[in-house]
Parts: sequence; C-alpha cells; structure tokens
Amino acid sequence: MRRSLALATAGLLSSSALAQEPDWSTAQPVTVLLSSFDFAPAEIRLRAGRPVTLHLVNQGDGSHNFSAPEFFQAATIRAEDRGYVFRGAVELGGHRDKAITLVPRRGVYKLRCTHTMHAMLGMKGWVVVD
Ligand SMILES: [Cu+2]
Repeated sequence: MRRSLALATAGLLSSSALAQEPDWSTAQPVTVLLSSFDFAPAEIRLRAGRPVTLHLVNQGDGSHNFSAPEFFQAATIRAEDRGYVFRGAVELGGHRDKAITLVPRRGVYKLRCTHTMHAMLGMKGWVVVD
C-alpha cells in the first residue's frame, strides 16, 4: 500500500517535470564542423534527455546542410531555435554557423548533407543518443 502510494507520487512528480521547459542554461556545447565533404565528427554522441547546444560550423566556401529529420523530430528544440530547422535540416551558407539548443531523445539517427552528390562524396554520419 505504502509502496504503491510512493510510486503514484513519483509518477505525478515526473509528469509535472515533463510539462516544464527544460533548463536550457545547463546545455552542454557540442561543435560539429561541416566541410566539403565531411562532418566532423561523423558520429555525434549525445546523452538522452540532456540539453545540448549543437554549434554547426560550415568551414567550406560552398553551402551545406545538417539533415537529420528523425533526430530533430524526436528532439525538444528550444522555441527560438526551431526556425533554423526546415524539413529536418539546418542550412548553412559558406563560412556560416548556427547554434541550436535542444534535448535529444534516445536513438540512432542518420545524418547527411542533402545537397546534390554531397552524401555520396562522404558527407554523411550518425547522431547516436544514449
Ligand atoms: Cu554538403
């Protein structure tokens, strides 16, 4: 009886915690470099449920994108950063950078640049959230 009451209380606490905005001030920075034709690192490892600021830096002269639709769809993206993600991708002109703060959800997600031929030339990777 006491045990089930404790479990019920814990359930209430966690559901109210879920309703709150994440504490964005705790976001850890993670830099991802884009170039012709690589992501560095090509495997981005994140912790599930921990806020992170992805700093996407395009070091190339040409434009690239960070396309990971399933990753962005599963994540909770900070409201002011949502506009950077269009159809599951963040576009970056030559020598531009963007920072996107989000809470990733556990999973293994495909990452690629969808510009013509770029993935075929090596611009692909993974986002691993565990
Ligand atoms: Cu590209």
